[in-house]
Amino acid sequence: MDERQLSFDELQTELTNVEKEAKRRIQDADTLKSLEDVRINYLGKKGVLTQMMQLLGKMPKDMRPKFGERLNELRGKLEAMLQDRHAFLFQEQEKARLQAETIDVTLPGKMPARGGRHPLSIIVEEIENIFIGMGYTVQEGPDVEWDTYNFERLNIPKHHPAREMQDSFYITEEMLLRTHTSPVQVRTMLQMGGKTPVKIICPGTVYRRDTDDATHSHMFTQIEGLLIAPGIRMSDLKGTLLTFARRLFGEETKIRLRPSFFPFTEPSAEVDVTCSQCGGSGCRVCKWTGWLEVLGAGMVHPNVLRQNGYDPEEVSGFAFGLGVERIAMIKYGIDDIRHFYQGDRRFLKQFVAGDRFL
Ligand code: 2NM
Repeated sequence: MDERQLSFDELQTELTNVEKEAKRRIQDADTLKSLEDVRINYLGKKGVLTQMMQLLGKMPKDMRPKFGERLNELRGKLEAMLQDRHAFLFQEQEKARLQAETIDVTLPGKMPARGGRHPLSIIVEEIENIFIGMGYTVQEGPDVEWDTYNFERLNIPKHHPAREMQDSFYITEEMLLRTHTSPVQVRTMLQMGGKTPVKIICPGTVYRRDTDDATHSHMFTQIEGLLIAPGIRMSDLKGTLLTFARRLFGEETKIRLRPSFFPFTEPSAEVDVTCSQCGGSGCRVCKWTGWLEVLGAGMVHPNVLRQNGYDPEEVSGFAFGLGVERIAMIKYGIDDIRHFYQGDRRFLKQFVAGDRFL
C-alpha cells in the first residue's frame, strides 16, 4: 500500500480485497506449513493487517475509529478462518499418518530361530530317567577336582599311568580336571558318613590328555553309577545293567560280561550289549561280532569302601561307568565323536527330545 492519503471508500475497497485474497489463500493452503506462511503474511509482526494498523495514524481523526473497528473485525474473521483451516488440515494430516502406519495384524510374524537341546543333554537325561526309575538319585560335582578325590581315594596308586602329567590336565600339583566322575561318588560317600544305601548316578564332563580323532576326544561325557548297601552282589549288578540296556536299546537286548581290570573295582568287567543295529547277527557297526562294548563295571574295591567311610565287612557295592558319546554314536549311527563339539546346526537339529517340548 502506498503512503498517500486514501479516501474512506478506497480503504473500504482495499479491506474487502485483502479479505477476499486472504480467504482464497487460506482455502488454497494444503499443508499446515503453507497455512502458517499465510497466517504470518497477514497477522504477523510485519503482516498486512499490522501495516494497515500503522496507516491508522495517518488518517483523518474522524475516520480512525470506524476504520480501526473494521480492521479488528477483519482480524477476527481471518483468525477464525485460519483456525478452521488449521483444524481441517491437521485432521487430514493425522488421517494420512494413521493410514501410513496401518499394521496388518493378520500377517504371519517373523519366527525367531529356535534353538534345541544338545543331543548329549537329551541322552544324558534319557539315561538319568532310566536310573531314576530304579530308585537312583542324580549327583553332580566340580570339573576341577582334588587329586585325592580323583585318584587317591579311588585306589589309583601313585605311579599309575593315569596320574602322569602327560595323561591328565593338571591345574596345580594337587588339582586337575577330573578324568572320570568317580570323585563325585567319593564326595557322596564322604557326605553320607558310612550310611546306606548309596544309590546314585553321576553324569558330567571329564577330561583326558589324548589326541582327538573319530573315536577319541580330550573332553567327553561320562555317567557313573554306584550302589552301596549290605549284601550287594555281582548278580545285582548284572540285573541292573540288563534292565538299563533293555530300556535304552530295546527289550530284546542281551548283555554279556567279560573279565577286566579297574583299580577301584574287584572283580571288574567289560559289559557288552547285543548290537542294536543287527540284533546280534553281525554288521559293520559291531564289526561282525554281534556285540558292542558299552560299559565298564565291577564290585567296589574294599580299599575304596574303607577309604571313604564304609566297612567292607558290613557293606558291599557295585559301580559302573559309561561314555555318553559312544552310546549316542551307537544309538544314532554317528561316525565321528567330533560332531558333538563342532556346533554345526545341520548335525544338531537332527536330534529332537522324545515327547518333550525342547
Ligand atoms: C567304571 C568302571 C568300573 C566306578 C567306580 C566308582 C567308585 F567311585 F565307586 F569307586 N565309580 N565308578 C567305575 C567302576 C567306573 O567306569 C568305566
